[in-house]
Amino acid sequence: MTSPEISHINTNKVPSRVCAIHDLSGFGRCSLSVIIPVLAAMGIQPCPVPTAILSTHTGGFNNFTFFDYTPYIRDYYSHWSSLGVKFDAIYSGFLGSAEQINLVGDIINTFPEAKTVLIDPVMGDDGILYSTYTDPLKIGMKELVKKATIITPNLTEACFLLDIPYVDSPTDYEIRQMLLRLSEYGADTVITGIHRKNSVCTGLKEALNGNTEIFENEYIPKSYPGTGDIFASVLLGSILKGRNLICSVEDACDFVHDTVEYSAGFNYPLREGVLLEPRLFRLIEDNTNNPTQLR
Ligand code: PXL
Repeated sequence: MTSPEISHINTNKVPSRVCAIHDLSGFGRCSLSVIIPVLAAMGIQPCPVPTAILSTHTGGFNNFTFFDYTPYIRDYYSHWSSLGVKFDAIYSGFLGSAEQINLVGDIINTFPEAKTVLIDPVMGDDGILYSTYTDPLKIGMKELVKKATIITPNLTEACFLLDIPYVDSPTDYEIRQMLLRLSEYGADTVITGIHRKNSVCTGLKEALNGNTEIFENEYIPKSYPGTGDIFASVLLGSILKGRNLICSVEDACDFVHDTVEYSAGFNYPLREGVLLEPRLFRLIEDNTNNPTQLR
């Protein structure tokens, strides 16, 4: 018996798939609560691996609950491996314990088809590391970033990775020096969230051609949690859509600027994060064959 001809198969590529290793903070718009909708809006399948489950993020809330997911993670991704699941990218962020450094390393080894490994060394802000960051976690992060193809530290994290004191309002020269030294960890490097007098800027060093670039955006004097997670997610989404690194950084800068500008027009507590939901439409493509173009 011959099998019936399947005429409805779509020859377009199925969506790229990302293994997203981050915490789930239920309230406050950061980590998986923003990463999942951003990637999905860009037509990419996010497969979350929760590192910890918190009632809120740690920036500006007291008495939050924290459930460490470490003991369950190995079985969780081993099941995916037994199913033969493959990923286009592995993307890690906030880690809940030092053992998770090794677990992320094992996930990278278990899914070698993932050509892009984005490690966002989420550790702190405004010159201060988060209270949950123990010494073993800090030491481990310096090892983990060596396994990345892209790292996206903010200025606080960049200074920590370089063992230098926090540099407030760095000059272009200082940013380029940091990018060059960070790239010795082996990855393309993007430093985000660099506040200067009237601007916020982002630095990029491409490992392949050695060029450094600095992107300037208008500074909006309101600081929301979760913008680093949104930045890294749009960056990754654009890369997976086939945009080059410079365009992908521009997409991420534009989208974060847009959401902050929009949110700044509303009066609500900053700790609730940017008003992402009404701006997600800007990430949605209207033509599935073309690379992402922000609307
Ligand atoms: O957005 C970074 C982040 C992620 N996860 C948790 C956080 C923060 C920043 O405060 O607290 C739990």
